[in-house]
Amino acid sequence: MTSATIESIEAILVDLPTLRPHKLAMHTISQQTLVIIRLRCSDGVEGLGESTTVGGLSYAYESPESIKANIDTHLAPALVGMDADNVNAAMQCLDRVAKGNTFAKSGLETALLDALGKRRGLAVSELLGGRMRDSVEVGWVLASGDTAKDIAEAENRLDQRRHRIFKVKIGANPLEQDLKHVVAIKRALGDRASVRVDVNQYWDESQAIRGCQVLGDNGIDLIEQPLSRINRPGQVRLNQRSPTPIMADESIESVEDAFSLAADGAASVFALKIAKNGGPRAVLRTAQIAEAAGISLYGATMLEGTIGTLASAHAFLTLKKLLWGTELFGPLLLTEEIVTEPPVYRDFELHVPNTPGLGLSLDEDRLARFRRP
Ligand code: MUC
Ligand code: MG
Repeated sequence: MTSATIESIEAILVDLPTLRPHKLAMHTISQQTLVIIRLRCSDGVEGLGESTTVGGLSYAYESPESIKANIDTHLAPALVGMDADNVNAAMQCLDRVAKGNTFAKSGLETALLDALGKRRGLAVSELLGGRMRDSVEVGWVLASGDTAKDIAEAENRLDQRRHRIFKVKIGANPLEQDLKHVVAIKRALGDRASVRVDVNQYWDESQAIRGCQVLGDNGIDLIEQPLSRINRPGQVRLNQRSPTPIMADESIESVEDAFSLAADGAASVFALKIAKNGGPRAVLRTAQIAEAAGISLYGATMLEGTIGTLASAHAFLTLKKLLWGTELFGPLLLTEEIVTEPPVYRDFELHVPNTPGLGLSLDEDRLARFRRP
């Protein structure tokens, strides 16, 4: 029974300022571009989604501009006229129309789920099978590039009971300089915090062997994507010899990547990102592969605003175990908001209301102010 059809889909580029420059190995973010999806249905319900990436084209194969162009030209026309309630049929149609393009697909799947949830009076987490928790722990990423500033930032977040998990972005500097930076942060924070690193693929195997040993010896809890996603044999060897668990991030660009990483034994933790799997339902397929393979989970981000962050959170609420917590801090890095219900961060966690859909609506004035002309 069809209760509504998809009438139109709009992809909107929104440029928002960040609290401070956010330095990743390959790119410094000083403003973040969100790709916001508005999916309008024949019954007047509007679903919201987000297809955001980081660093233009420097992180992934999709840029904000290509995501918008591909939605406008290929994906939206394929969906218009379809049953708005049948998320399976819509997503299978998109998989026929487009190879890859998981960022674009993730925003569209989110918008379909949001519309369905609003229509049925169910939260997205309920549509995904039901929640195991109402909140998730949220870590912060230290990426000012300066040791003293990073320590002061972490101390401030600890005092506010905002974060007690810190991921340090490294990889751009000489190895010994990066190691000194991380070890100094861990020494300052001690047992009050979990300190982890993200190398964003910048080490070769010789650097990774030394880097993982030193970080392990100095109390670092987790090492994210030290090697190139292409170097699968290296990842397998490093996963066997590193004293600290290795987490796959860039190595997972699809559910199928997750399967082959698990089969090869290339990581012991998976970073879950809705954008890199093709949506909140797709990311749960990767989580199920990990669960079956005994790989533990971390709820990761592409530095989305509130819509993408809440979409991720709704998926992560349904997981049996989320051993490594999450980094759903995107809205806290942005200094402006475009929805009328800012997310609730309290006592180290993001609290997710059990309201229909994502529980969000756009602030039209703020959207008009920040959308790209
Ligand atoms: C990444 O590699 O994890 C997510 C958080 C952050 O600071 O950068 C992104 C991308
Ligand atoms: Mg990463």
